[in-house]
Amino acid sequence: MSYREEVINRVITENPRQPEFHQAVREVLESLGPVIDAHEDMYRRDAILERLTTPDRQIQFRVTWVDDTGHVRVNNGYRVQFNNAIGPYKGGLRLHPTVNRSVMRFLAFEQVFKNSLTGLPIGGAKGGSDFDPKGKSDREIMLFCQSFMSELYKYIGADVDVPAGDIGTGAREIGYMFGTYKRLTNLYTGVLTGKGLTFGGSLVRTEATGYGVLYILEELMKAHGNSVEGKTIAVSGSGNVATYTIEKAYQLGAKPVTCSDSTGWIYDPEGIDLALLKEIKEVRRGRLSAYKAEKPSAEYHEGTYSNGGVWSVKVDIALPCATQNELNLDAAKMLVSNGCIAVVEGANMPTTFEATKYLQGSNVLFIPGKAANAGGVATSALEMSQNSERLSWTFEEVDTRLQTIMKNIYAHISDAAKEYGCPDDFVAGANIAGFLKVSTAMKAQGLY
Ligand code: NDP
Ligand code: 2IT
Repeated sequence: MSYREEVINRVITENPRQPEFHQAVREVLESLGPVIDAHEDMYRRDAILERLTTPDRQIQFRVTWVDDTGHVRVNNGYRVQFNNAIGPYKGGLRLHPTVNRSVMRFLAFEQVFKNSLTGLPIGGAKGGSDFDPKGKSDREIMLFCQSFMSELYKYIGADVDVPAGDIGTGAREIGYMFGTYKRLTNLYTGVLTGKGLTFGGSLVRTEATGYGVLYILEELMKAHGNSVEGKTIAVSGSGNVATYTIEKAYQLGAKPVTCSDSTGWIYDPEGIDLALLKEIKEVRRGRLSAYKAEKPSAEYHEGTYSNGGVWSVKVDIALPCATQNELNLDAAKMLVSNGCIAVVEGANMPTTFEATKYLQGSNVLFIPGKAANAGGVATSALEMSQNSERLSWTFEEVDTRLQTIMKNIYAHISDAAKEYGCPDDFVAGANIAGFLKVSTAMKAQGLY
C-alpha cells in the first residue's frame, strides 16, 4: 500500500463519521502522487502527511444565549486551528445548523492549502457553530455572537488566529463579535476581518470572493484563447459569494442567469436582476420566492434541487457558490451534455469527488475552490496589513492587489500542474503548489 493510501486509511479510522473531512483529505492526497511517490521513504520518515492531516488544535465549547421568549438556548461552538506553518491561523466562522466536527475539519484543512496559494503569510483554520441565524431577531443574533466570542476570545488574537465571515456570518455578526472581543481584552486590534468600514474593515472585502472568482475565470479563459465576455453563466447560492460573482460577471460582459438558496432556485433568461437580488437578500434578508413576485418573467422552482436545479440550465460556465457537495454526478452530466466548458468553484468543495472526476474526464476546465475562492481570504490578509500599519487603502489599490493575487494563483497552479505532468489539472496543481510551500515550512521549523 502506498504511503498516501496508508494515511488516507489512518484518517478514516481515526476520524469515524466525518465524511466531509475524509473527502477533502482524499482529494488532496490522491493528487499528490507526482510529488510524494518518488520520495516516499523521506516523506514517510518525516511523517509529513500524518502531520498535515492532524490539526494543531481544535476547540469545542458550549454557547449559551437567551432567545426573545426568555428561553435559554445551547449551541456548539468550534475553532479548528489546523496549521500555522506559514502564518497565524486564518479562516472564517460558519453559522449554520449543518456545522459539525467533520464540516469544521474539512474547511480548516482546505483553508491551509488555500491560504498558502494566496502567497500571503496566513495559516489555516475554521470555526463556527450549529446555531441557525435564520429567523432570529437582531437582538438574538447579538446575544449569540457575544456568548460565542466570550469563549473564543481566549484562543484568538491578531498574531495568533484571525477569524472572519463565512456562511451565516457577515458584517453584522463580525461587528458584534468585534465589540465583544474589544470589551473583554481592551485591545483594538485586527483580530477579525470583514469588519465594518468605519472600524478597520477593508474596502473590497465584501466583494472580494466573488470578484476573485471572475478574475481567475478570466485568466483561465484567456489561457485557453477564450474570454468571459458574452458567456451565459449558472450561479448557485444568493449570499455574499454568489452576489458579487454575479456583479463582476456583468462587469466582464457575461450573463448570469441563475441563483438559488436553501428553499428554491431562479432561472431568469434575461439575466439575474442584481439590484433586486441585493434588495431581497442584503436588505430584507428574505427568500428567493420574492424575486418571482417582482419579476414575473423569471422561473422560480421551489426546492434547491427541484426540476434539476440550477445545473440543468444550458450555460457555458457554472459557478457553484452556495455550499459543499451541491454539484453531484447527475448535475455534472447535465452540464456536460449542455456544452458547459468551465466549472469554477466559488464555494468550498461544492463539487462531489465523482462529479469532479467526471467533469475533468469530459475536458471541462475545472478550478477548485481552494484556488478560485481564495480572493476572500487574500483580501482579509490585506485587511490585516492595513490594520497593522493603521492605514486604509483605496478601493482601487485593494482591487488591483486582488487582481494580481488571482492572476498569480492561476499562474502558480497552472505551472505546478504542467511541471508535475498533468497540464490543465488544476486540482492537482492547486494541491501540489499548496502542499510544497506548507511542507517546506513545516520541515524547516523542526518537530512541534
Ligand atoms: P452566505 O451565508 O452569504 O450565503 C450562502 C448561500 O448558500 C445562501 O444563498 C444560502 O441559502 C445557500 N446555502 C447555504 N447552505 C445551504 C445548503 N445546505 N443548501 C442549499 N443552499 C445553501 O455565505 P457565503 O456566500 O459567504 O458562502 C458561500 C460559500 O462560499 C461557502 O461554501 C463558503 O464557505 C464559501 N466561501 C466564502 C467566502 C467569504 O468570503 N464569504 C470566502 C471563500 C469561500 P440560504 O440563505 O437559504 O441559507
Ligand atoms: O472560506 C474562506 O476562505 C472564508 N470564509 C474567508 C476566510 C477569511 O479569513 O477571510
